[in-house]
Amino acid sequence: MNPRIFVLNGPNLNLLGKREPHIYGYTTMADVEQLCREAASKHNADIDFRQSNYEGQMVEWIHEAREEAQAIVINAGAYTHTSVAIHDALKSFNGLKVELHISNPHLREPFRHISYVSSAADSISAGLGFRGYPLVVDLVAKKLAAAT
Ligand code: CA2
Repeated sequence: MNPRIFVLNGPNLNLLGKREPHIYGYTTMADVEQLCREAASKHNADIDFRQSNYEGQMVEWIHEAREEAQAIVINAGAYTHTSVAIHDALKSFNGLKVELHISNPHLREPFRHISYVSSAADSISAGLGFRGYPLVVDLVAKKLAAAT
């Protein structure tokens, strides 16, 4: 069976490509999903790409990943800076975990400089724009392929 990567996206990321293009660009979440699928398929990995505006839903998906996935790529959106629940859920996942941000939060408001995700993640990607997603998926899928 192919390795499976959960790509989880948090609040307001459904607006990607539709609002604030000066920060987030014009690419939509559907475009990003397609790029992730293409990157994963090169290494025979499967992608489960999801977005929610609800913290509890994200926690549930991380729990689901414990049974269903070998890696999580997570852009927790604003919950990055607030959610102990997402931190704790990620700690319970034993596979590979990558925190991802489209922008570089450290170049933005001080409240974005704290991340509850970083200390539960193996790696962090930030400030690469939407292209960070396929780059990270490529690396993660390659790593999973090498491990099988
Ligand atoms: O840079 C990132 O990827 C963020 O995780 C995006 C979050 C923000 O709260 C984090 O600090 C950094 C916000 C996502 C909101 O996305 C929007 C996209 C288009 C229009 C409005 C919001």
